[in-house]
Amino acid sequence: MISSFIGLYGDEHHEHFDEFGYIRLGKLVSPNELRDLCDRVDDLMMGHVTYDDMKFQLDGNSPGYSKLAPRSAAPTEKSLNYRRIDGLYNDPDFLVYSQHPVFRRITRRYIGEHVSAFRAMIMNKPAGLGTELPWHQDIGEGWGLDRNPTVTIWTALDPMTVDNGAMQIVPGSHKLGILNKGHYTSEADIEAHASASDVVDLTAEAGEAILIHNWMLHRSGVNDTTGPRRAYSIAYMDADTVAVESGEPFPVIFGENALRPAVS
Ligand SMILES: O=C(O)CCC(=O)C(=O)O
Repeated sequence: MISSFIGLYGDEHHEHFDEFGYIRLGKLVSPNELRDLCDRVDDLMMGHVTYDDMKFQLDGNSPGYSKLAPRSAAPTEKSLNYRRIDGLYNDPDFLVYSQHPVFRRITRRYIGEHVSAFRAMIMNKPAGLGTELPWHQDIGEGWGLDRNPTVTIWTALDPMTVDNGAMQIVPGSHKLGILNKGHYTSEADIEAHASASDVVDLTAEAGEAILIHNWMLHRSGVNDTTGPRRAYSIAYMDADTVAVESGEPFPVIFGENALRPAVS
C-alpha cells in the first residue's frame, strides 16, 4: 500500500514548516493506490462499503457555508455529492496511509510517541458543486477538545487546481497564534491578515501530501469543473487529548494501543 519513500523529514523541512506554516511532503501515494483510495471514497458514498463510527455530510444546494446539511452516521442517499466523510481510520487502506512512516516521523517530532487522530476526513468538492469554506484556523471551542492540535496532514486525492477549489493559504499566518477561540476568522482579522497579496493558491498534484500547521489561515472555494476534488485530511494530536464533554480519548494512530495495522 505504501508507495516509495520520498525521504526523511529533516531539519530543513522543519525550518520551512516553522517559517511558513506548511510544507509539501511530496507524492506519497502512487497512481494505483490513489485509484484504490478514490474508489473507496466513492464506495462509501454509494453505500457499497460501510463502517461504524463514520459521519457523512451532503454538499449543499448553495455554495454558502451556513446552509450545510446535517451530518449522519450513514449516507442518506446514494450520491457522489458528499462534501465530507469523517472517521476514515475505520477503513484499512486509509488507516495504513494515515500510519505512513513519514507521518510517524513528523508526529514523533511535533507530538511524541502516542498520537491520536481528530477528523480523519475526506473533504470533497463534488463536480460542479462545492461549498465555500471561509477563512479559518483548525482550532476552536466547537471542536470540544481539551487542547488545540497543531499538526494536520492533507493529501490531494485528485489534482487541486484553482478551478476545482484548491485551498488558499496565508503562509506564515500560524505565527499570529490563535486569533480567536472559534474556528472562523473575523472580518477584521481577514482584512488585517488575508489581503490578496498575502494569499497563495495551494494547488497540488494528485497524491501529494502537505503538512499544515493548524493555526495557518486557510480557506477553499467551489468546484467549477466536471470532476470531483477529493482530499484526505487528518489532524494528529497527543493521544492524551480528550473530548471535554465526555472525557473520552480519540482513536490512536501511533504508539500503544494504536489501531491495527500500525507501523513500529
Ligand atoms: O480541503 C479543503 O478544501 C479544506 C480542508 C481544511 O480546511 C482542513 O483540512 O482543515
